[in-house]
Amino acid sequence: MSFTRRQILTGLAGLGVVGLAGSGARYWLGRPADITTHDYELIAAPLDVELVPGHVTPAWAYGGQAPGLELRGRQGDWLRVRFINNLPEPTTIHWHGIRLPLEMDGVPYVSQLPVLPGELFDYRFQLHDAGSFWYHPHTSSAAQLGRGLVGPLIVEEREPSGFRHERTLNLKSWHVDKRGAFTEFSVPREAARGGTPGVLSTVNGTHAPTLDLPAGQVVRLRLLNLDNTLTYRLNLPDSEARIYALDGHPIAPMPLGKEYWLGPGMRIDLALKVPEAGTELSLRNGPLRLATLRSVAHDDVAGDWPPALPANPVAEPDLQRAETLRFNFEWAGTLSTDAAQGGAYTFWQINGEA
Ligand SMILES: [Cu+2]
Repeated sequence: MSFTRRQILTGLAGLGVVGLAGSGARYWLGRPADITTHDYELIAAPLDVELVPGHVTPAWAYGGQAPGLELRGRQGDWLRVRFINNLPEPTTIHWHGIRLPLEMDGVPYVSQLPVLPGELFDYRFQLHDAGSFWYHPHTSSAAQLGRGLVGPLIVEEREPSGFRHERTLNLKSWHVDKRGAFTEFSVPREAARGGTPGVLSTVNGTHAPTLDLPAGQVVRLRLLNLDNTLTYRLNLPDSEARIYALDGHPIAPMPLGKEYWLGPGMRIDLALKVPEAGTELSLRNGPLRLATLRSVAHDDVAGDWPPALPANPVAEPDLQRAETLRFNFEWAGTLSTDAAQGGAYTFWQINGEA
């Protein structure tokens, strides 16, 4: 797809007139000299992938891979992502779980207009919190996430954390049939209950891969649930593993235990003491194997458990002055639709309203 810079700039200037003003400067075209930035040019585009051996799945990808390119920055620095939409439909990027100004958060028609095919949008924000986060569209979410538009955003601690080895494990289950063709991303009668889960589990885009880890070392495993419906019952039998952070925020380290229920969008940072070389561990969802973790010989002296990760600078809430707001989350009880909303489903309601 080709487009000229002038056309884009004209398009952006047009947005200002539409009346989204009030949230400050939205587009950065110059480069401030006095701040550290992590610059990415991130392109969303169709990409054929081979999820089922011998078959092509027409996925959509960020940065030429699905799940998408891992974006990394360091706490306190700025993240600058020039996002280019080469998909056949409008989209935005939402940065899941991280603190940032609303105008950077990719909420269509609220914080920005959708980025049209051939357009770009500059996302730019300071990274206040270290941890494991992720990004995805907030337009036609079930379908766009389902096609592969999900990716990790990793923010490193300001000072070295004590982990010398780490690995990101992107969990995604795909809505594909036995020949790799997409099936329905959301079926109303399922969506009204627990959601429409995919059927082919993958870790970093591969079904049941074997991942090599350094024997004798403590490795930080960043496990990201990049699905929008599936809750994983994560377990790692016969392993020594401790939880160091949940949803991007450090906790006092505790044993992983028998299993951990990792809901849609959630993240868990584990420290795993990798056993002696030649051992295989099975990372599982309930009884199903997600990946094999294989320990391979490593020269370094054996590692020990690092200290707890430093807390993120989240303000203490003032509970004395808190207001109480009541929300009833409920299901209408039927597969109801609303003609006034173009026939949209209304079965999920908050205080009686879809
Ligand atoms: Cu999200």
